[in-house]
Amino acid sequence: MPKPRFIPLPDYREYDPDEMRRRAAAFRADVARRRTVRDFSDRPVPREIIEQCLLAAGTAPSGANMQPWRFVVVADPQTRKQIREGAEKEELEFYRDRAPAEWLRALEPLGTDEHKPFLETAPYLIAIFAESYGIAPDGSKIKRYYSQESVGIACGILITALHHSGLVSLTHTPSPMKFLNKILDRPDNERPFLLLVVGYPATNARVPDIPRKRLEQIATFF
Ligand code: IYR
Repeated sequence: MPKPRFIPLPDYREYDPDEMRRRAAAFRADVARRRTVRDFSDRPVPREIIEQCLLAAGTAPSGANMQPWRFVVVADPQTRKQIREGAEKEELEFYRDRAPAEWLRALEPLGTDEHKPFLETAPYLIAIFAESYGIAPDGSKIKRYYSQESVGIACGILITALHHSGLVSLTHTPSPMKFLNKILDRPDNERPFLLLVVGYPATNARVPDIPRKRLEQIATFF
């Protein structure tokens, strides 16, 4: 076993409590402006912005630092068309046959249906995959730990980074998503986790009028 190597905590910044209050409130106000958007513009977005946001996502904590995420960025129109076709096929079955009535009722305020034009309108789709295991150079399997949790945290940072950059996103989860492995040529050890739609909002973009829970509804202090 190699001896673990430690370094002094780099770049930590402490703020005085007033500055902490100001920063916490300012951050909260800024992330509260984030809305999930389904009306996208086709305006192009510079690739460097996406790259920076992915590098931000890649700073997420992960089980045993395995960093079990894979981000597949799709700008190619032909591939986006294939993804739209795959997603709409699953979604049609979902809305028509598979979804229980209670689920459809829960989705009513969002106004969603099986039509997913944004998959071709938005300039980028980011398909996020979670590795269920890694593969060593000799082909043997390497265990991953808390893969789903780790990738979930990375996606949270990605969504926040995109918002911070001035873009909007949609967390889209066509179910099942296995068709993404085929279209995007990903191996079996990578499970599709989320399809993030990214770009500028359409000029007339509208979002559902839905509330967020209050602090007492989401937190308990002992
Ligand atoms: N995947 C479907 C249905 C859907 C499910 C949930 I949970 C949502 O929050 C929104 C939609 C779709 O994308 O339409």
